[in-house]
Amino acid sequence: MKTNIIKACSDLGVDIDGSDIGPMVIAENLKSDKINKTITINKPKCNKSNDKNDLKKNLKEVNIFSKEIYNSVIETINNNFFPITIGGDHSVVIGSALGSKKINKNIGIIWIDAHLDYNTFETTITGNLHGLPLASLNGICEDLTNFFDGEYYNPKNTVVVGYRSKESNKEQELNNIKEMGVTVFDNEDIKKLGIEYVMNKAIDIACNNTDGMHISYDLDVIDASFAPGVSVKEEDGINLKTAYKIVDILKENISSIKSFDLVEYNPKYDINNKTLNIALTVLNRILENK
Ligand SMILES: [Mn+2]
Repeated sequence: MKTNIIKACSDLGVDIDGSDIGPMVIAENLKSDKINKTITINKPKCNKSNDKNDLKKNLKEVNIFSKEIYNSVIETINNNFFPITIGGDHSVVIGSALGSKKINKNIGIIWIDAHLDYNTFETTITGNLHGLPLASLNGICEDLTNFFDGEYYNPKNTVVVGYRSKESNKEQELNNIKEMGVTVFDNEDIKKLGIEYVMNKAIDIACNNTDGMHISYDLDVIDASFAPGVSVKEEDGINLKTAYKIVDILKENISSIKSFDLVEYNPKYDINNKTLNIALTVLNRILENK
C-alpha cells in the first residue's frame, strides 16, 4: 500500500520551540517509492503563549491545526493510502488519530511514549497541550476535540508502552488514566517482562474485538543518550535495540496498523543527526512493509 506523508509542522502544544521544524527535516531525508505524496500542514500564525498562568496554551490555534490534520488523514484513507503523520509535538496526533478513528471506526491505539499524555484541563500544571492528547482521544478533554463528531477511542483498547516520566503531577495523571481503564506498560514492565511480551500484549489489547489499531510513536520513549533530539527528555529510556524491536514487532502486525505517527523530533537538540537517523529508520521499516 502506498503512503501519504503528512508533515504536521506545529510546536504549539509545548512551550519549548523547534519541533515544528522536525517534519521538514525528516521528510527531506525520507526517500521511498512507497510514498504517494507529501502533504505539509503548517501551524496557524500566532504569538505563541508563554504565560505561566495560561493553562490552555494556544488552544484556539491547536484546534484549527488539529482539524486540518484530521481532514488530511480522512482524505488519505478515503483515497486508499496509508497515513503517516510526522510531528511536531504530540498534540498533532489529536487530529491524526481521530481522523483515522472517524473512518476506520472500530480501532484501538498504542501510545509508545515516555509520557502518559493523560492530563486534562483540570490536572495540567503547565497548560502545555501536548500533555493532553491521549486523554483527548478517550473523550475527556472536549475543548480539544470540538471538531470531532465520531466515537472516541475506547479506553479498553488504549495502551501506553514505555512510560517512565517523573513529572511533578504524575500522580494525578496516573489517577486519570487508571480511572478510565487504559492499560499502561511502564519501563519497569519492559525490563521485567521483555519488550516482545509487552508489545504482543499491547497489540492483543488494542486489537481485541477491533478491526486494527493506530500507532503513535514518540521518539522520547528512547533514552536521550541515543535520541537527544526531542523537546522533553526523560532519563532511563529504552535502548536502540529495544526501540527497533518495537518496530519489528509492529512490522509483523502491519496489516492491523491503520495509521501511524512519529512525533516530537526537535532538530534544535539533535546531536550529529542521531535522532534524525532513528526517525528515518523507523519510518522506512513501516513504509517498506505496508
Ligand atoms: Mn513524550
